[in-house]
Amino acid sequence: MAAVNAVTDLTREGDIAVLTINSPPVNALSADVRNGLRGGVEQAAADAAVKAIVVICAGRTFIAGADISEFGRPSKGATLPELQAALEGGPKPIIAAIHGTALGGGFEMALMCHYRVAVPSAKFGFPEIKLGLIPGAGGTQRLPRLSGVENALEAVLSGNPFDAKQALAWGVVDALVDEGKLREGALAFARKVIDTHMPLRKIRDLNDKIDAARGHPEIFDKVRRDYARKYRGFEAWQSAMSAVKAAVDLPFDDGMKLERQAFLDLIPTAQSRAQRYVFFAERKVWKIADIADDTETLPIKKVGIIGAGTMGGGISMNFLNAGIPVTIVETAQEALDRGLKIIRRNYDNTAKKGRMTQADVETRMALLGPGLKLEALADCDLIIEAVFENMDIKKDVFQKLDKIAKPGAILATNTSYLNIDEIASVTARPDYVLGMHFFSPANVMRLLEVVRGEKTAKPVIATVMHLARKIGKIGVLVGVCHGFVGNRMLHQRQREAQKLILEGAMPWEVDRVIYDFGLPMGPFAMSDLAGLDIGWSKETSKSSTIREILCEMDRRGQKTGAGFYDYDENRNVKPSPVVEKMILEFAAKKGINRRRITDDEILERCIYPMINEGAKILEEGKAQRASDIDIVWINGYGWPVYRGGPMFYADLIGTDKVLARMKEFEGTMGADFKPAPLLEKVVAEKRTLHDL
Ligand code: 3H9
Repeated sequence: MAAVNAVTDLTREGDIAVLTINSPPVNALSADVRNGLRGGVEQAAADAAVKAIVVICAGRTFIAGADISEFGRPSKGATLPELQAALEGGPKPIIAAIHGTALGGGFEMALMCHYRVAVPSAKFGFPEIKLGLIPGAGGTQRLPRLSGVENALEAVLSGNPFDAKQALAWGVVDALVDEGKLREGALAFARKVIDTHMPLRKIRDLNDKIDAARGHPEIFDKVRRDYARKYRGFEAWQSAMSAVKAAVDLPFDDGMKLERQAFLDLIPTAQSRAQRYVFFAERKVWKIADIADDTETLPIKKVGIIGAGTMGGGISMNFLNAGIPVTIVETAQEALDRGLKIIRRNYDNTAKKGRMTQADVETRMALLGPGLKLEALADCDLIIEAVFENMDIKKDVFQKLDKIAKPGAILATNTSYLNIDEIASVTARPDYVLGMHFFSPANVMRLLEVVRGEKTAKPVIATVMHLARKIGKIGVLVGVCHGFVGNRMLHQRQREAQKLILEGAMPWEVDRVIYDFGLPMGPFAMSDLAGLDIGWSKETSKSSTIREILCEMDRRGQKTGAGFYDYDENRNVKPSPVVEKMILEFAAKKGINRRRITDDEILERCIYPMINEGAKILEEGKAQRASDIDIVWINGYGWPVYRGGPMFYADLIGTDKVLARMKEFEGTMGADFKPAPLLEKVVAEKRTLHDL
């Protein structure tokens, strides 16, 4: 075996050269890999004894894309035209042998080869759009020539992978070979190419599918309509459409140029930087500074849930989906029946939409056991309490649970705000107590705040983080404080939103600014959805806030058909003249001189205090890193991924700007805007929140 460079080897099997790429973990198309690829192929091409070349990858996958960490930095590797010239333009047939995931630049590199073989489990795709990019090495020009324009648009715009069967049907791969026998299969295919004198097939020369789409602009209109909602606020998808359109409208080389330029233009955009940052941030959350990756975890074979309400039911579904049996406990038969019925209805609806079979529904329901007493949880390895948000009730439950749960069972609370150490203190196993804060709807939202108590044992944390991954959540480790990371920051925004509507804005104005910024809804639409009467009681209500007055007026949110907004029977939303009048009267009574408030001020008032709170959270060690806070906001509250999260946003616009505005606001509006010492420090030291 001859090394071409540190990550590529060239061997010979008779007259077939085998170029093996070995660059763990995912063989990303780094400068080294590009150089090795180009050098290896050129060496093989120059060897008179070689008649065909197989390119294959070692490890778990074929090339999974360009090396994302190299973007935006000067590169010393072979350029795209050089790679293309060596592969597609080379004199000898090249066969790509594919296993794992051929994604992005990896898939594009395979499309530069003359033939492709794959194992049935291989996956193909262009995930660039998820990084705020488009394929930049010919993907938008070559794939439509094989799959047709509509299929290529779907692949490029959705970013979702497709499987080997699909790839075969489209001619993206020329043959499937037995699982585990990729090398042999690829060699056999190469033999056939040599023996039957198969030509150097270049995808660039295939035009049938392109010709078929010419003169059909409606294909693009349809896709534009389909994706406009999904990509509200995103930029790259328009470029992706234009690039695929160029495959139809322009000669191949011109299409390549257009694609390349669009790709290069997207690299430095704030959106793509944010999305690439999020890619790595999502992977960092699992790393815990003082808990080694290989910490032994406890087996979780059965989970108990206390409370069959919306939260308890949604939480249960996560485990049922992962094949883990659940016992769900309620105090009254009626509530239990209602909870079970809702779980079944949710599954039935999913089945009706074709996203699950009826058999899948039954398998899941069969894993669910109901109970009316905590004793039913005695054999559970993990018990999650999702009862009413009240410290006394929770303490009572935990005290009883501690006696019932088997030794070594983990006791978790789904509290959103309460002090977990206080809850843990009533048990004899505070080291086995922690928070598992799911977000509503718990079977849908990806975020799980894993709340580490003062005494929570490391294997317990490792177990729950591991479990989070298993049930498809993104687990973020946070510390005990009021509202943990997400709700603690949310509180800042909600407070300012309430102040803004007294000072001069209307709820729909505040909501519009937040919506336009990219969140799925503003603070008032969110309150209407959640219900304004959470924590409100008729007996103690004193008309002292706008929310109280709304509740007194029986405008308690969407469920009553009215809240900050008016809703019709189809839940269509309209600003409410009644609310507008009430706000004006309330402000007048309070002696507030309303003023015109700009959109900029609304945004800054809602978001800067959140950033400031994030800095305090970091300072107190309640989150491990700034990027974890961003992941909380993206996955728990719908912060737009193209803005990278509040902390990324702060670094992007400049922490100095945030600090300066906070100081101004502090001067006019007081302590709510007092800058966090860490924010001051970061600015003084000219650092960012992310390099702390
Ligand atoms: C592109 O190709 C542009 C071209 O069109 C233009 C070319 C000129 N780069 O996800 P995992 C790391 S854009 C750098 O946990 P899995 C990852 O950070 C690219 N690093 O494993 C992690 O590191 P760590 C288009 C990468 O088995 C480790 O590898 N391609 C890259 O769950 C393991 O990753 C994509 O967007 C990369 N491209 O999933 C594909 N990929 O261990 C992105 C991974 O230090 N990758 N790493 O935390 C993926 O979707 C998944 O990683 C994959 C494996 C499905 C491959």
